[in-house]
Amino acid sequence: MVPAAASTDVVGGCPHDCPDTCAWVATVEDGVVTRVRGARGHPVTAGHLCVKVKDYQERLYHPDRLLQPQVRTGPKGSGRFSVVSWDEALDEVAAGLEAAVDRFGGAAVLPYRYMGTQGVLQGASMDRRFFNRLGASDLEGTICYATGGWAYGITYPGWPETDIEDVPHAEVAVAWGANMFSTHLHMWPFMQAVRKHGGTLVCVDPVRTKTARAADVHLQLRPGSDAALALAVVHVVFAEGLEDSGFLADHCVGGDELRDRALEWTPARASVATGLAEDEIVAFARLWANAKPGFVKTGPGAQRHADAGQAFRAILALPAVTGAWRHRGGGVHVHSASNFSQGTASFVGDDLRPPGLRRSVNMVELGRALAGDLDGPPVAAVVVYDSNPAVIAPDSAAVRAGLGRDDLFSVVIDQFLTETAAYADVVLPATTQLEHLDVMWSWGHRYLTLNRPAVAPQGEALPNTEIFRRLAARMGFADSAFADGDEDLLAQYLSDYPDGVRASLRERGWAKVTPPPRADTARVMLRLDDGLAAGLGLDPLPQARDHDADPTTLALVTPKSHHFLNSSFVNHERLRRAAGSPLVHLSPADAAARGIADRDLVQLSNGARSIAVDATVSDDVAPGTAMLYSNWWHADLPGGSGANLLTEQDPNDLGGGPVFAARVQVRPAAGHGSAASSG
Ligand SMILES: Nc1nc2c(c(=O)[nH]1)N[C@H]1C(S)=C(S)[C@@H](COP(=O)(O)OP(=O)(O)OC[C@H]3O[C@@H](n4cnc5c(=O)[nH]c(N)nc54)[C@H](O)[C@@H]3O)O[C@H]1N2
Ligand SMILES: Nc1nc2c(c(=O)[nH]1)N[C@H]1C(S)=C(S)[C@@H](COP(=O)(O)OP(=O)(O)OC[C@H]3O[C@@H](n4cnc5c(=O)[nH]c(N)nc54)[C@H](O)[C@@H]3O)O[C@H]1N2
Ligand code: SF4
Ligand SMILES: [Mo]
Repeated sequence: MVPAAASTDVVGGCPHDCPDTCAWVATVEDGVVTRVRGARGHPVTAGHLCVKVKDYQERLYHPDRLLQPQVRTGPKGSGRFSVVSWDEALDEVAAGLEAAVDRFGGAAVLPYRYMGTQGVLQGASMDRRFFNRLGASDLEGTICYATGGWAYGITYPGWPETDIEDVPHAEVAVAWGANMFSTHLHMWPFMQAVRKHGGTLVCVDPVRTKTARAADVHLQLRPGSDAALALAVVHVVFAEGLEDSGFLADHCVGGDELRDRALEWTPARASVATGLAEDEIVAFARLWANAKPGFVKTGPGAQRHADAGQAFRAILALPAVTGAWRHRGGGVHVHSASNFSQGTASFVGDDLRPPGLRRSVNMVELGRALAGDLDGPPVAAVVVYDSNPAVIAPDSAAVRAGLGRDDLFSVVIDQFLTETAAYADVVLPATTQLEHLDVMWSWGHRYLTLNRPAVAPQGEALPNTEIFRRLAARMGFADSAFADGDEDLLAQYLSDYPDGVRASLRERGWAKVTPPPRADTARVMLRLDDGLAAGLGLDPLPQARDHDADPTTLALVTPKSHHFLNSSFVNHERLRRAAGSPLVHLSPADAAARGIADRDLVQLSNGARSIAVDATVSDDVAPGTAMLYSNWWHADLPGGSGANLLTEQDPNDLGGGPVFAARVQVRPAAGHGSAASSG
């Protein structure tokens, strides 16, 4: 008889940048992770992992894992490296950073990171202490939610947020620029549940996504025209006397002025701006206003445009105008981050900072920062971790040129040799979630999740915490903050929560947190104070734009694909097979007008910058709109450049957020296309 393998279940949770933060259980048999499945009983994630993360041992044992430190042997970008010991690698990194600091001061070192891991330990603890102690430039984490977050905070100073678990009580649930089925998978059932008592699901999206297909009503508006739609809804609500005058009087600043502004946005005018029919707008306004209550889930997707701050302010006004907040499940969910501790100042080592210049760099403008176009000293050294900016930052040509600078010292810490790592002087191997300790907050629900390591690190990979601890030692930082082990960091972070939270984390691996008491919960700023508005360079009231018709270009949107998570998982064979190949989606009318047939190779250009990609012709996009997923790595496209070659670095109107959209010319690539081939 074969003896049964020793099998243990280890509790953990998904670290990826996703609102769901699923709790999981990893099964370890004889020291090998054989299975990772959703933790049963979790009130939101309910025992299921998405297609990307199920069988997460695939990532742990992926044949392309970086398992040793390496130094560059070929030109920057070539991806040619040779393996070195940790000692050699750390010496090299310390010497490179010290040279930058000696020459230009600490601000010449730029950390570049985002939420490759959402874990508090691996994403925002020792690393923060290290860069604070070094006096490095601060990085403004604007790339995803800055604009929506700002619009939310200035409209609702008390950060009220509808608990996603209450949403089944709503009568109308709107996915506004949110592709729930792909990107907020475990939040979607709470919205779908409104149907159980006859409620209605609405999707506001320029693309007929999986979410739009599943909704009862799809408002397929033009990209960037949300403010016009939202103001027209406010218009109809007031015109038909459907507003909640009590809620406006008791809780809102500027209700009358918003009404006057909305008077300008008749459904007829908004119809021209959005491309929607007047009837659709009026019907949606009535549906929204009569719902007891209505709920809106805003996704980051509608934030990707130049006027997104104004658009979000207009959307956020909707539940106030109809008093949706009065009822359980009503209101809006932008994100749930404000329910959690983000680590105290001493946890992230603010007190370790040397006196002197404190420069801050908007991560959206990495290309400019590397080109020396910002105030202050040049960026002489960059340390990238938890991010892949060569792919995900706007204006890839500028980013790649900057990373390719011979006088830039660059370090990349990752699990894989990404397109960013290919430019590094030194590459350091990081552990995955199955190999390190962590705790995750969530931007979708209200649960903290504990992650215990299931197995020891593969090869010579190390957790980010340990890498920065060793670097600190190499650089002679004697502060006690660098002596804290991961268990110490965990205990320090959890001390921000009550005992019950810690006990529940220990018992089940997750714990629901109670929102902190908030002073201004009841105040809604439909009109901003003049001083604040002037400081932000915004109209005090939300404003929209008329449609600026330009038949020579299409509005390109670059959202997220179902099978990848940002640029992560694009190197997993199983998911690549499921995702197919990169395709730009064109409407039949736009394709025909350009002589483009399905699967023709086309060129998309924004000014002098172009990429080549195969087209797919479908009415999932309306005429005037084009769609290309942003997740693909540059090398996956025929011309070696993906979506972000076409995007620009100028931040949008609020919070320094990115514009991940562009107006593009589309034509058959030379020698391709039905016009060309028939000639
Ligand atoms: N499968 C998968 N899940 C993910 C991710 C992923 O890459 N893949 N990424 C994670 C991250 S980091 C984030 S931030 C979230 C993003 O979550 P979402 O915001 O849901 O994702 P996106 O696909 O970027 O955008 C959502 C929708 O917005 C639409 N959109 C674009 N422009 C406009 C507009 O002007 N107005 C309106 N109303 N809609 C518009 C797009 O067509 C898209 O369908 O998803 C997270 N989850
Ligand atoms: N055109 C366009 N561009 C976009 C977007 C868009 O919609 N359109 N979306 C934007 C948005 S919303 C976001 S959030 C950003 C996301 O951009 P990023 O945050 O850069 O996300 P990823 O591309 O997934 O890269 C994360 C990297 O972190 C690594 N990683 C994971 N865990 C660890 C760890 O523990 N340690 C270390 N050292 N590394 C780790 C992964 O292997 C991966 O290479 O992209 C933005 N870019
Ligand atoms: S990526 Fe999102 S949906 Fe998938 S397992 Fe992670 S948290 Fe859950
Ligand atoms: Mo994001």
